Amino acid sequence: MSVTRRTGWFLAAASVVATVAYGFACAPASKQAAGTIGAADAASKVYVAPGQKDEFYAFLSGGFSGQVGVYGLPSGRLLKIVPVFSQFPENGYGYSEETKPMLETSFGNIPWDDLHHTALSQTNGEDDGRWLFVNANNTPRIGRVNLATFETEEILQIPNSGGNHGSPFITSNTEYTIASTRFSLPIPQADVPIADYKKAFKGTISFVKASEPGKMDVAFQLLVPGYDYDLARAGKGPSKDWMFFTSYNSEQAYEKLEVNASKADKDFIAAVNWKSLEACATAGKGELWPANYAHNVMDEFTRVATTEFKKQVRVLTPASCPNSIYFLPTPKSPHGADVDPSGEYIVAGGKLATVIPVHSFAKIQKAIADKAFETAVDGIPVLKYDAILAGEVKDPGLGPLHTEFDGKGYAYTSLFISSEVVKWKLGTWEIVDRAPTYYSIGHLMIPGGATTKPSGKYLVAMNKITKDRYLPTGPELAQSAQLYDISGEKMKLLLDFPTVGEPHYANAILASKVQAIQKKFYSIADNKHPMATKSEPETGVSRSGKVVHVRMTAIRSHFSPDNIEGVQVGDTVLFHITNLEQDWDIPHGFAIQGATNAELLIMPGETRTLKWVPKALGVYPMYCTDFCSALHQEMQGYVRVSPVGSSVPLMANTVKAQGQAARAEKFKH
Ligand SMILES: [Cu+2]
Repeated sequence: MSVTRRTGWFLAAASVVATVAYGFACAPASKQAAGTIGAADAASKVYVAPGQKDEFYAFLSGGFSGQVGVYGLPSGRLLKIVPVFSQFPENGYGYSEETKPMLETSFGNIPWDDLHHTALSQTNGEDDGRWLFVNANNTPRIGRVNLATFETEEILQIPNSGGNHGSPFITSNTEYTIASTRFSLPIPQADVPIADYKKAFKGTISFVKASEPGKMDVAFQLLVPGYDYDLARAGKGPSKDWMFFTSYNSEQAYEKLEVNASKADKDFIAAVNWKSLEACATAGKGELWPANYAHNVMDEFTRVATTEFKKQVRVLTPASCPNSIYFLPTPKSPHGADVDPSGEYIVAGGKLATVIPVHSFAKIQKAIADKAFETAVDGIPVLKYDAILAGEVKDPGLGPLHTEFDGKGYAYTSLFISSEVVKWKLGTWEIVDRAPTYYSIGHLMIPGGATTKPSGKYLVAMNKITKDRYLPTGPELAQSAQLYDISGEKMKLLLDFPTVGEPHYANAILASKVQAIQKKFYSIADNKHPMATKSEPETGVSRSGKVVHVRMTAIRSHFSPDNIEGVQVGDTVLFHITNLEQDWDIPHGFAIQGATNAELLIMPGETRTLKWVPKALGVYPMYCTDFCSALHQEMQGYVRVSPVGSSVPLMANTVKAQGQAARAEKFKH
């Protein structure tokens, strides 16, 4: 479905609702609140002694930072920030010429997005530690982070979507990662009055092929009624061919949603049989619609990202693929839809509901077979609530949002308004414990809590309000997560830890699964970057019109060349720097005075390019920004910039540009 290829330079609810919005609970900050244990006991449970390592990697979405924070659990220590949808000056992501295409979209190069949810790749319903998928909310996209390198290697834009909130949840063998549109839109986009919402606006649910790196693609989209689609989960076990999507605004309001989208007693979970849709798509059902969406891939060997614009997408409708989607009535403005480890129970978090409804997959199947339909919406059968209900958790608290599972028969639901986690028993629906959060929890996460094999040891609460938990830092306070011990009967609060950006969802995985696959450096022999320089004699400078290419190497503790002359004001200077090190954790950095982008951080064996356009004559220092050796401070050099038309020859150290080709040839090995 690809047509054009773009490359870089070298290749390139009235009162209730008001309570939701403003009425977060302010629990008293007592010395030892309910649900906590003695400080010494708590400390010993999160203490990771010097030289010891954490048991879990936790990947917390960075919200409006557009990045992912990687933390160790139980310590809560920040290990790394992985930039995905935002530029990151710390390592040059989105600034270097090789990584700029990663942020390319049909709207142009976008330096920021809002990253909400994470999903680890799965094999047979278990986290396998290969990849982390993340969503961009504002400009709909899904990114893939390789957990061998902790780098973003692929980003796919999602067409026909506005607000990619229900994403990137994943099927149990990583067949598909999904994307549902929060905002319904005229699809395809059109100039229509907003008041025509009910008639002209639609939602989409997209299934993105995820199993092969570098080959993400929208396999098919399902056109659905113009509601707001919120969150989703794949089934597992008996329900593994299904995906469950919450929706709200079945009222189809387009103004003052806080009132107008909160009127109906029930909205819907859309139960979608993706196997059935897949069969329809394979059979050529539906239509191919014109589209324009970017697919950005970082090549494994050149380490250069390229952008391909895809021009078509297969669109299915409920009518073109019958028996593939059903609506499950669910009270009230549901937010989370979570599936228990057995795959039988689908738990909804109705933001405005007074119960936590739990649907039964077996009953859903029976209701479909029996045609126990209440009605139909746009040809989509609405199943009878009583026919599919497994049970309701009564009086859970206010504002149930999300549920995770411990694999021991219990579920844990976050309650935003009453600011707590409730623990309840699957099957009997009785509440067995409550623990306050500080404050106003959104998502919660148990390592493996969304899989068939949760680790019932810890629970992380990701809170929306911090208030008095940390030293104040001006008008914006630290973002906050909290760690609970859930290994016993009662939840115990162990630790507060601040996070980078606003954490929405997160995943955590046993560290051993990710440690085992770590890449220590990129092989210099395998470096296929077109401007790679694999030895110092091959370094040098060359001019092509107003463009000066500098082929440079970095190794402890010098750049080669370290003196460049003959650059002129207004030239575009491209520093292609290859890090010749072949050892773990020896990146070199590169910065030059007056560069208007970022530094570069170049991993061992990798080539990265910084673009610099000097605006005034003079001599400009450059240096390594990453402390690399005892003589790191000596790792420096100069670039002389002369006026336009100057007779100063282009030289790398004392070697003139013209002599370099022959020199490089002589030393080539
Ligand atoms: Cu260095």
